[in-house]
Amino acid sequence: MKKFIDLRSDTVTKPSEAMRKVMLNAEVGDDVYKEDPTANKLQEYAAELLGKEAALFVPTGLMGNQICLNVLTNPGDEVICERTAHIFQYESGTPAKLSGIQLSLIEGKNGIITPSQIEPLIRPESAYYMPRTKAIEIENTHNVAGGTVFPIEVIKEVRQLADKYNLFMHLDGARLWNASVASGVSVKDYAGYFNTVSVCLSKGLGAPIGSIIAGDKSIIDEAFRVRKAIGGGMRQVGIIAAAGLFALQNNIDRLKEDHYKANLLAEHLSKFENVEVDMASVQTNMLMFKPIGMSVDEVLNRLSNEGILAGQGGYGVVRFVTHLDVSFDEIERAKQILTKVFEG
Ligand code: TLP
Repeated sequence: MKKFIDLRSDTVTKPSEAMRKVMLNAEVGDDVYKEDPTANKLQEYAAELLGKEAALFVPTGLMGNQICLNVLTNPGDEVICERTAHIFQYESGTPAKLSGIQLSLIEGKNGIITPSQIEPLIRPESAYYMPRTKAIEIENTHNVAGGTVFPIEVIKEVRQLADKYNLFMHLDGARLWNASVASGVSVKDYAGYFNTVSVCLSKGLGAPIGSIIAGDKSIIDEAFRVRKAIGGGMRQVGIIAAAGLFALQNNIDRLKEDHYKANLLAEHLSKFENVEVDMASVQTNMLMFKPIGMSVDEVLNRLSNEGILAGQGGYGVVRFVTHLDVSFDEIERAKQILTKVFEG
């Protein structure tokens, strides 16, 4: 079978031998009784890492985000977020389906939304005929913007605004590890500004399954109930929690290598006249580019014929994501393929 260079997402990684070994040997118990020692250990480790009172293991990033939104809101409430936020674009309308809430959208720049954009959207408490604004959601790194880092100084200002209006803040930190490695700001420092945080173990960190949500104990106690209610209460979950723990202990630092690789590809692409790459947005392990004179489908087909699998970013945009299963040799080969496709 042809070996593709798979740049569709950092979700495509497969567990390494070392990771499989800890999974095989994981101590397990029934997690619905809170008796899985490995899941408990992972949750304690993650809570400590994120500087929160408690944490909860959940199967997916989507479930993590949506449980948090559910806990923070009541039906009819509104949550403010960026227009291309994952919770809006790619979570199957779950804010409406699960929580009966609506999202209020802001056009961000590089995924960043600012207090001056947010404040006018906050509904006055006296306006009983309007939905109630309950929370602000931020995505870091921001997927559709190209894996961009949300600056900590802006997060701090948004928190001040949230406090002024008594609003919660939720962080979709599916790739918070990448933001932290790129900016040098600790995940704890980022998480400190939010009531709830969702982080993924199954993206850049290379675990096969799993996300973590974290917050105050009272919030996580409630999240535990919601997780069960939507079918997320798993049993001998230590088998996969072990992979998550391994990922947190071994695979954070190496993300800088993924960032370097994305940058190599971006620099190469920026040389072609029929490709538009905004180098300023290439900050972590993602790279978005617009082909000129070729449709995205055409580019994806040609790349796949030559051995590269890529994805679609926003409209008219091709997305590459680097990860721990793409070697330096493959990056070199990818560059040659790109030259053939865009110059040949
Ligand atoms: N993102 C996936 C796709 O859904 C687009 C990807 O390949 O990038 N938040 C953010 C910011 C995400 O990028 C993702 C996954 C999620 C949440 C959801 O995580 P999962 O897939 O575990 O539910």
